[in-house]
Amino acid sequence: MAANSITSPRSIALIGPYSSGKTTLLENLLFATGAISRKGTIKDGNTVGDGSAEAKSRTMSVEVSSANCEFLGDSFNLLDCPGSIELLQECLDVLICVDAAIIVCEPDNTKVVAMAPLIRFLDIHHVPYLIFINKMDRVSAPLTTFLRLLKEITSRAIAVRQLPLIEGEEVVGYVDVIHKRAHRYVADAKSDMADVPPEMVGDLEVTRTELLEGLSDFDDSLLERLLEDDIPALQEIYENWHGAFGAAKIAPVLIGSAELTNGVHRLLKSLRHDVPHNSITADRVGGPMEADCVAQVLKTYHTASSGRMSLARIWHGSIKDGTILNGQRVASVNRMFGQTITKVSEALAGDIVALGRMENLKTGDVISTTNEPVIPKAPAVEVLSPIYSLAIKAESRQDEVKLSDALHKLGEEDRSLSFQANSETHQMLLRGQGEIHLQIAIERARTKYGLPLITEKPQVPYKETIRKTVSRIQGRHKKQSGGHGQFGDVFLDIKPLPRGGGFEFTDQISGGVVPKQYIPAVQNGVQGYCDEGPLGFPVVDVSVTLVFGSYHAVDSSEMAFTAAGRLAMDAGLPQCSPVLLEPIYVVHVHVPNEFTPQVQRLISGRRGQILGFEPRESWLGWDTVSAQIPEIEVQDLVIELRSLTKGVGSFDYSFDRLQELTGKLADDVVQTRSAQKPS
Ligand SMILES: Nc1nc2c(ncn2[C@@H]2O[C@H](COP(=O)(O)OP(=O)(O)OP(=O)(O)O)[C@@H](O)[C@H]2O)c(=O)[nH]1
Ligand SMILES: [Mg+2]
Repeated sequence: MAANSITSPRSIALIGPYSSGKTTLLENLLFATGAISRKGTIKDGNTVGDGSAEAKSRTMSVEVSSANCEFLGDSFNLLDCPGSIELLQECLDVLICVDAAIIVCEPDNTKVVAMAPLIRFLDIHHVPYLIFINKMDRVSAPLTTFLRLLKEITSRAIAVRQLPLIEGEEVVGYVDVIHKRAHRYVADAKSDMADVPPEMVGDLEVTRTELLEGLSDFDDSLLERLLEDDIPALQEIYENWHGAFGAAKIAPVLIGSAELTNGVHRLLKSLRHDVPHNSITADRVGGPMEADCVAQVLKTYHTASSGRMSLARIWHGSIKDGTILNGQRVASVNRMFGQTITKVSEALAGDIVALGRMENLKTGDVISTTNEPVIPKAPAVEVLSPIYSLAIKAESRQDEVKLSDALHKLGEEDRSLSFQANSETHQMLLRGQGEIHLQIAIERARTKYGLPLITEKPQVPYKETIRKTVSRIQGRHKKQSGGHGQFGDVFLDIKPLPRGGGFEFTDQISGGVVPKQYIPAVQNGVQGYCDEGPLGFPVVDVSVTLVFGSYHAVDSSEMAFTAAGRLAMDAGLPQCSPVLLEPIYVVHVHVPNEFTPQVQRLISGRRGQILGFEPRESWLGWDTVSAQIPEIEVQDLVIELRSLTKGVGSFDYSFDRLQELTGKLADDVVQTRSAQKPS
């Protein structure tokens, strides 16, 4: 392990679709550079990247993990990000703080679309990235279609740097498109150079011309020379390549097999030559920076051994123990290598280090020695809105107190997790990006914070209202039980209000038949009744008028009139044709347009009313389908939407209105509700 780097490292995120081989690639990059002496595997659960208990148990990455290595005197921080679309926030928070990203993907045409959200984010923030087509151990099909699909989702020029060298069905090496040489892979070592097989020469020339044309898009003089058939020298091509990569103009494509360490040396060389240094990245992000030190938090961990750790990118200056950032003293500066935390004396601009026990720092915070907002245009990542929820409670009642602390920590570690106490259904909701996301959080609560949780389906906050009017419904409360009696007597008119009308209470008492001081008590009784109407749900959109009544000089009281008001409602509401109301949401579903028809069917199948669809704003090839959908159908919409759209479909939603629900569905809701009531 490289604990103290000689120079300030460059930082690179490994991102890409789920299970494409990012963690395996990290392991092999670390092994190839000597940062580790034994290669772990996903199967054996002993990789640096997937060291946490939750990652091991799921054999998938569940949060970002970092490691560092040195290659030919240059040092790198590598950040292995989870690929699951449900853990996207983790990637986005990392991506604004790195010098470049490696998109690791499989040579599978059906999975190209899964890269679209990441590529778009990188394009918007001008983060340089290269594409590493992994799992190129065997060839099943040429990459032509794959590359065409890739071109459709990026705004950068795709620059294919390597072509596979194939023998039988095995990929045994590659041909370098720039310097036109073949390389044969050697297990865990540098590749051997060889001649380009004659049958590949044609392909190579075509790819090389495309590559040069791609580069010339950003360099007029290169374009002029190409038009005159004046092929530039290698050195010149490299310079153009380097410039275009750093300026986020090209997306180089490399190939390999992480598991076999094939292509890993070539990848390291690319990182070494092309990834921009801190001065360039800091400028892109918003320099110049005035304070002695400026940094940005990209991840918060609560570790068992060292407590709270804020993983931060240093944009400017340096950090050591005792540095005061945003008014807080840095207790320790650490390097995280998977699960291992090692203290370092100082870290310089460009580095990513974990700052110990900075209690008030949150992921995304820009911090500095001046306490001022030092990067006026610092990239901020929006926190993804929750699209899936589960109701939770502590398994043991004694753990209720632990609950809020554990939830707070879970939310700090993962910004896209949130919690909400629903005042209508009295459930505590755990909210996030999907089933897997929430399951990971629940597992983390149990294993890391010792808090077993029970989960339930969130309840829909149904309401009820009435469709008919009744007049002069009497509620008479009379009790004689020795001493003072109780007497209250009211007559109510009850009528429906238009949707959204809420609750109205008026009195038309004349001649003091209900004395003035008891009228608020009647209202209390009426309103109290409305908490739970004849169907079992809160009553809304009703107007109640107190029209008549009587009292007793000695036995009447506020309590008696409250009871009378409630009795009148109890007698009247069932006669008013009560009806269930269900919440309806306006939902905007975003999908690549090839999925638009399926999504429309999905919405209709969920009792949705389609309002229309149009191209998604500034997303080439995507549509936004707008619809009104009942809340109960929105609750697990994401699960079906993802399976229909290869994982990339997303949506946002907002409450629109309450709408009558009748028939079998309504009967079921009412029955379930009455079964839940204590008898
Ligand atoms: N054939 C082949 N399999 C590979 C290669 N690289 C990784 N795999 C396998 O692909 C699976 C996923 O590998 P991971 O390294 O966990 O992939 P990942 O991208 O980190 O996955 P997530 O972080 O969960 O998104 C594992 O079974 C690996 O053994 C490769 O180069 N060739
Ligand atoms: Mg992984």
